[in-house]
Amino acid sequence: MFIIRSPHRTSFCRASPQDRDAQVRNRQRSQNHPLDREKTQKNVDLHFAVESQIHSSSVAPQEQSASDLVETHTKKIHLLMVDSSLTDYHHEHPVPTRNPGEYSFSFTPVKPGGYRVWVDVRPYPLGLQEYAMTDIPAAVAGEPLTDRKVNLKATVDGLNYELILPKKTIRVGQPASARLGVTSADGKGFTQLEPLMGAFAHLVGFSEDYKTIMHLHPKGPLLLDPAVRGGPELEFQIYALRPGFVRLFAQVQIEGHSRFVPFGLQIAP
Ligand SMILES: [Cu+2]
Repeated sequence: MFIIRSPHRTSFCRASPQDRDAQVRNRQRSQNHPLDREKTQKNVDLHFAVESQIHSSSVAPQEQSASDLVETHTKKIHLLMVDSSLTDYHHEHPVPTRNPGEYSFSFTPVKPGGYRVWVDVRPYPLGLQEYAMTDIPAAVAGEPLTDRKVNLKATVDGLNYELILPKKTIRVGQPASARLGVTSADGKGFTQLEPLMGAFAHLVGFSEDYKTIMHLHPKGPLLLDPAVRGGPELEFQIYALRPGFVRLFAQVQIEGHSRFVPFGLQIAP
């Protein structure tokens, strides 16, 4: 078990020193690292607790129960995880365990080494989105990020995906409009995207600094009818907080299964 302490901040935040202590303590208590080479490609079960503190000048800091989390895109907690080469992305939804405030999830790492986890939550009372960052440690080193190619096209499970950028240059702090186009092998527009967590796509980007993350959704209302279908193009806005390379994954659902589509972007200063 590791602890994710989530300070009340709207900006992207790093794990606090307390988190490090908690991780080290927990790591020493267990005989094994949660991830090791033998376990790559195998399912790993992990437990963690979400604690949140309200920082306010008028009220003393108080612990906030994870049951006080606001749902975002039909789930209370989203875990966005990627290995150090920014290749193997996972989007998991932990489930509560019998211990209040404690959650568990499992995933199957494909890459060696640790995984970095961004916990995407919206605590009451403000309901502002915030990220807490932590690591799932491993006994072996991860792979470095070597592939920094700009790549706006990808083929996954027989469908072609394209990021269409009307303005070729995306600049830090300037919203840039973009479209995700989906076509089948014969070039026809694909119109059978299924709603997944209330949207036809979830776009999650990891910066090369391995700290900064973006989570974007296509324009439009929250999709609550499971029978609606989307495509062949989805419109969204890219808003980048850092210059440099970003691996952007589009997550879509087709025939009941998630597909993860990797792109490479360069953000200009
Ligand atoms: Cu999303």
